[in-house]
Amino acid sequence: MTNPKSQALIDAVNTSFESVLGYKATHIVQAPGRVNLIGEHTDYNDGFVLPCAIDYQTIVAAARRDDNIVRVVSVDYANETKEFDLTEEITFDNDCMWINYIKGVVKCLRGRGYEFGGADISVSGNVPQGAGLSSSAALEVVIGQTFKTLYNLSISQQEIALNGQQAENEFVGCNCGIMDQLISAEGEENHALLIDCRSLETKAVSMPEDMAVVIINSNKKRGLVDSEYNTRREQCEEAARIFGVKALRDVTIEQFNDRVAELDEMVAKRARHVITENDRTEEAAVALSNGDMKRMGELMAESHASMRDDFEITVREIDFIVETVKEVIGDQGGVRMTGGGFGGCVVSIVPPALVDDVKAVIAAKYEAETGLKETIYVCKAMPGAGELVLA
Ligand code: GAF
Repeated sequence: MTNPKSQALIDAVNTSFESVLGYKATHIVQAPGRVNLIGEHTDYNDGFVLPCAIDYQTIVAAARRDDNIVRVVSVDYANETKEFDLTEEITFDNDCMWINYIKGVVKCLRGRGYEFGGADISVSGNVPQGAGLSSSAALEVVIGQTFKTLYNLSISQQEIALNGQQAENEFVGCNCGIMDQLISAEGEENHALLIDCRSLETKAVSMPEDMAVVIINSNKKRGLVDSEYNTRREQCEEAARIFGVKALRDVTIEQFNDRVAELDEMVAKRARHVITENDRTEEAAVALSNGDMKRMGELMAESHASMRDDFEITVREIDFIVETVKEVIGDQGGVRMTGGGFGGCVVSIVPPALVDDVKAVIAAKYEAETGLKETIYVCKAMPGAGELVLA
C-alpha cells in the first residue's frame, strides 16, 4: 500500500533501476518497519507482543531475469551494485553488510525448497537504520516478498517472516525473535497485532482513531546491542531451565514468586520482566481495543519501569524522553521505550491535540540535557508487505 511517504522511494528505486540496470522494472514491492507498543523481549520467550507496522518502508523495484543471477542496486549506498549466482554456494560478504540480508533470505528460501531463477532488484528505504524500528526485518521481508511476487511462489506471509528470521539468525548472525519479521509481513492498516509468539497466531487490535502514534528517536547510538541482546536471551533460557519449562511463557507470576529465593538475583530480575511483560501485553491488547488510554498508559509506564529496573536495557537519554513526555500527556496516553534497547526510540500514543506539545517539550529540553538532537516521526499503522499496484 502506498502512503504519502512512499512516493519518493518508488521514484528513487524506479530511477536507479533504469539508470543502473538499463531497462524498466516490472514490479514494485514494499515491506514496512514496525513499532512495538508493548511486549519487549517476550518474543523469544514464546510470549506475547503488540506491534504495528508503520508508514516507513523498504521498497524494491524488480524484474525477473532469464538466468540465475541476482543483481541488486542499493539506492541508499550510492547505487552500489552487487550480484551473486544462484547456481553457486551463497557466501557471507565481509566487505558489504547490506547484501548479506539479501543473500541470506535467498539462500534460506532455496533451503526451504522454493525454486526460482534470477532477478534484477533496486532497493531503498526510509526506516531509520539502527533505531530499533526494524529496518533489517523490512529488508528481509521485502526480498522474500519480491521473489514470491516475481515467481508466484506459494509461500505464506508467515513463512516469509520465518524465512527472514532464519536468514538473520543463521546467515547475518543476530539471534533475534520473530516479532519484527512477522509484523512486517502481516501488519494490518489501522491495527496493531497481538502476536502469540509460540503459535504465531495473530489478533488484530484496532488503534483508537482519536490517538496519534508518535515515535521519538533518541539518536543515541545503540552500543553493545548484539552482545547484550544475546546475554539477555541466555539469562531467560537459564531461568526457564530452572523452572523446568520450555520457555518463560510457561511460568506464572505466582510460580515465580514462590521460587524467587532460589534464583540468582540477576536471573530473577530478567525473568520477572518477561513474566510480568507477558501479562501486561495481553491486558494492553484489551485496553487498546476498548480505547481505555488510561489503563494503556499505566501498562506502558509499568513496561518501561520493568525494562529499566529489571531487564536493564534502557539508557539515560531514553529514560529522560519517557519522563518528559509523560509530564505532558499525563493519563491521556502512554509512553515507553520500544525495541531491543540500549538506545533507539521511544513510542508514545497521544491525543492529536498534544502532539505539538510533545514535540515542543522535547525540542526545548532533550538536546540541552543530553547533547543529542531527537528525530520525531508521527506514524500510522499500515498493512504488511505486498506488491504495490500503482495507478
Ligand atoms: C529486537 C528483536 F529483533 C526482536 O525479535 C525482539 O526480541 C525485540 O528486539 C525486543 O522485543 O527488535
